[in-house]
Amino acid sequence: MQQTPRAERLHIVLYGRCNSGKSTLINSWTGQDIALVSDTPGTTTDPVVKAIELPHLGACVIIDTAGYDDGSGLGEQRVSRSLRSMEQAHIALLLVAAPLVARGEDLGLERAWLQELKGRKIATLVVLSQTDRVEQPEVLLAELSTRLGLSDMQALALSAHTREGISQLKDALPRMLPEDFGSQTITRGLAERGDVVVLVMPQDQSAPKGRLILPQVQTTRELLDKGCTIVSCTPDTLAHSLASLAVPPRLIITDSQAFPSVYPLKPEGSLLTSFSVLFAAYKGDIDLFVEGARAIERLTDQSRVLIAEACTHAPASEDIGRAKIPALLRKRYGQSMTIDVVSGMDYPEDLGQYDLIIHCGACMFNRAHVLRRIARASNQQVPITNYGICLAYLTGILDKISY
Ligand SMILES: Nc1nc2c(ncn2[C@@H]2O[C@H](COP(=O)(O)OP(=O)(O)OP(=O)(O)O)[C@@H](O)[C@H]2O)c(=O)[nH]1
Ligand SMILES: [Mg+2]
Repeated sequence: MQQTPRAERLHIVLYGRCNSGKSTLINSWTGQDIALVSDTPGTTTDPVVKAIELPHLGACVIIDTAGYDDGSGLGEQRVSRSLRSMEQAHIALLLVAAPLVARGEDLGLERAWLQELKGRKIATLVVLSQTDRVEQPEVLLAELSTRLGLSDMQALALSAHTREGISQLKDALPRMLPEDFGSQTITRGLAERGDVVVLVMPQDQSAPKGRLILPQVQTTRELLDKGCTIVSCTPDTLAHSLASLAVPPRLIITDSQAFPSVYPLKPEGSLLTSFSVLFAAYKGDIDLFVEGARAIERLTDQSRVLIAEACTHAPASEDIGRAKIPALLRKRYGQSMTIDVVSGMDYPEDLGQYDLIIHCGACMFNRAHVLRRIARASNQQVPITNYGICLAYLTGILDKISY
């Protein structure tokens, strides 16, 4: 893996009307030709997503969106895609072209989008753009701040053409980083320096060819950083691996599908957990997921369950979300229960019809994104859990593992 995984990157999203200068600003600020620019409104259609390394911010993803006043035939779809890109945002820049403020135009759209951002607790900076096109931009900035009810820290003025104000933007962004950004660890207190950790990673037909999957790679990297000794094996070689160790490992981390075969082999003094359980805590809210798994008990043959996958990959035959979990649920509650599957960014606004949501491990999503999905479920009083916790519950080992 050459690059920082996308889910670990700081996500910065730009919003504004068509022609407010979003794409031009990205190019001017990063010094790269990332986004297409033209004076035709509606140049940017689908969100443009670019992974980039920036001084003082590190590994970022910058997302350029379609103008939120896009009135073209496809405008509505574009706007809804722009809105959906908020789910993954850590920081937002909302551009308002200076000539628009100078003309005294209504700022209702800006207020509405600021409200959307505030609702998702996204740190937002309002940018008065294209200041080279107006007289006295500082007066307009003060006027804009008053009209939108912003403090000094929440707005700045710049011109992407003359680059005046770009350095203030670069200074402002690091101050907007969410407090807990990047502070989360995968294995937390379960493994410390000097511990031996066994990783059980099945390489069956559902595993990608010639590589390990992201949670396995990230966990390995973190354990190496911590100074742990790592023993890697597949479920069928676990007994041999354990026998070859002088002392029992401190921790065994297994793929959740291999739980049933790994648990009987666990030495008494070792802790056992799974990659998906670790990532449930790393990416989401483990206590809520455990509570959600216990809601399985309250399901009936009339229940409606939503399975949400982050990836849009073609389902493999042994697919855990589309085959394994539904089969286990149906075996327990009968064939008539309804199980809907959504993938990628398709996560319904209205979750009220569901009795339970089971989310994948979300290795492709950032933590902010998963937490927003959890919040949406909680706000609608729908229990939510994830694949690993759900499987651990259904196979009766949730109480036997560490998290
Ligand atoms: N004078 C001046 N023109 C600018 C500036 N920034 C952008 N423009 C011009 O404004 C027009 C629109 O710029 P874009 O960057 O494509 O705007 P956008 O917000 O991405 O527009 P959409 O993709 O249509 O939503 C282009 O002709 C740019 O050259 C600026 O700082 N000063
Ligand atoms: Mg654009």
